[in-house]
Amino acid sequence: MGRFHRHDDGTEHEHGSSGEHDHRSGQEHGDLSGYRTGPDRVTVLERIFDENDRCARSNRDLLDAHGVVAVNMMSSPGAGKTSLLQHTLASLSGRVHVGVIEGDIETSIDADRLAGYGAQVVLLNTSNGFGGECHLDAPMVGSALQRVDLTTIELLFVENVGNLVCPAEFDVGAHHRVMVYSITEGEEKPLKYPVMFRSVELVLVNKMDLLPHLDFDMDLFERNLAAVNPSVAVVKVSARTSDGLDTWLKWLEQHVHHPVSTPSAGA
Ligand SMILES: Nc1nc2c(ncn2[C@@H]2O[C@H](COP(=O)(O)OP(=O)(O)OP(=O)(O)O)[C@@H](O)[C@H]2O)c(=O)[nH]1
Ligand SMILES: [Mg+2]
Repeated sequence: MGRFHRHDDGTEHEHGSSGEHDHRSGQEHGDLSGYRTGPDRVTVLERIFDENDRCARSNRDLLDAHGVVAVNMMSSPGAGKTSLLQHTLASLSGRVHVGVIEGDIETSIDADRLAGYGAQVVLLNTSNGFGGECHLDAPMVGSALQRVDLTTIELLFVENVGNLVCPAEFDVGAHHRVMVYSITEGEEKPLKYPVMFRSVELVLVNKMDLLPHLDFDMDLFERNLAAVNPSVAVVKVSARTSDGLDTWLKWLEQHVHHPVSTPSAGA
């Protein structure tokens, strides 16, 4: 498997010998014995993660000082992060003061979609000064936090770059890690991308409206998920029909220090 790996957008990026960014799995950085530069490589990776972790702690301290709870939303491209955030912002509007750091490699398309719901939306393009990275890290989020007015919000969503691998490895300083998984992605993904599925407390299983049209085996998916992360919570949702979104809002209510009251039935 290639070491330095060129992404479709032309950026170069270092991948582990398994092809996955498993620097942290197993013995700290995974098995790097296939590299001739093994020890040097481990030292560089340790420095990168040490810097990231220091910065993540300082991001979290800053959020804590302002009483803001942050949720890092991760998924593969197109699983439905922005669609679910649109519903979430609409539901919370007028009741909870919300901010969003919208991470994308390029464009303001998703940030524009999240405008108009009363939330503070700050765009973070990784192509601007961060090498077009395929994930957010703590220094990037730290720079975006300088543009968020933390005195006026209680809850901050970080929409990570769509990618099932790298975002799992970088603590950005959020308090909670949530993954959006779409049933169009296949039942085996927890087994193929265990670092991501293991790193989250909640999986929002999205696009449930498509279930009748797919030969997706939900029991098999849930068994695969439990095999890599037995304690993870699962909420089945559809951003198309809004099914399950009340359960997601209840999860937020339970995990965010500030009460998030769900609208009463029929409201
Ligand atoms: N049928 C169906 N389509 C959905 C659902 N949720 C999202 N979509 C569609 O899936 C596509 C991608 O949704 P996004 O919300 O942009 O996904 P994303 O995870 O934010 O994508 P990136 O930011 O590019 O990684 C869009 O065409 C949505 O309309 C759903 O529950 N059901
Ligand atoms: Mg998006």
